[in-house]
Amino acid sequence: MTITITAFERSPDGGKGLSRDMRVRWALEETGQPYEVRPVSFRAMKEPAHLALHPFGQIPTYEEGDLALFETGAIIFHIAERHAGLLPPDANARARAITWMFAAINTVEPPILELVTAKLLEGDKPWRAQRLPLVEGRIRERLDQLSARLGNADWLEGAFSAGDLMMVSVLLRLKPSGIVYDYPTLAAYVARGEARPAYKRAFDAQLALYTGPPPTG
Ligand SMILES: N[C@@H](CCC(=O)N[C@@H](CS)C(=O)NCC(=O)O)C(=O)O
Repeated sequence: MTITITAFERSPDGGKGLSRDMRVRWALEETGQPYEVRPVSFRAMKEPAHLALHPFGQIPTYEEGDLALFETGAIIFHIAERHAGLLPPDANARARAITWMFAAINTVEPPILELVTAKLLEGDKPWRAQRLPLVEGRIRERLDQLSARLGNADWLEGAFSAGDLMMVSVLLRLKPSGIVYDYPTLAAYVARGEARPAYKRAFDAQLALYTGPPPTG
């Protein structure tokens, strides 16, 4: 059955790998699943046809036969459950890998998104100068804790898993601010993720969408 995901028709970052379809592409590449991409414009994302797939009018979505999913956590969990390569076979190890997926999107990503909001959407507000150090402090608290847990290990729970895929994806959002480079073990962890052949294939495919010929129709 063909898998179709949606992505920005024109990406705000021009294909630097930060749009969330990148996580889904990466998971599909890790598990060897072919997929198609349907680019969606900002206007079309808020129209009924797309809202039927994604109630919040965002990307990415995931379609496979009768199944339509939204939310990267749910999509990657679905891919990881159905195809080998992203979750370990042992039940407890599997549960721990899933825990890291939730930790990435529920505990580590929220302060990182706050920083994006504070810089991009509230950059002209009078409270910017006071707010930024508070937000950065909350990020650094999480990074201190995460780097303490990772220690010198390559991955969070033994072999690379969907938990690492999600955590690396979340940490990549800190590259523009440079904060992640203050944590050498986390910077090396992110670099290990980026060095995976599946990541590179996903990255190149996403970039090609924004550097290739303009969409027709
Ligand atoms: N929690 C959602 C977030 C989805 C999301 O924020 N998508 C962004 C692109 S990375 C988007 O569509 N932004 C445009 C908008 O919200 O209008 C997920 O993980 O899938």
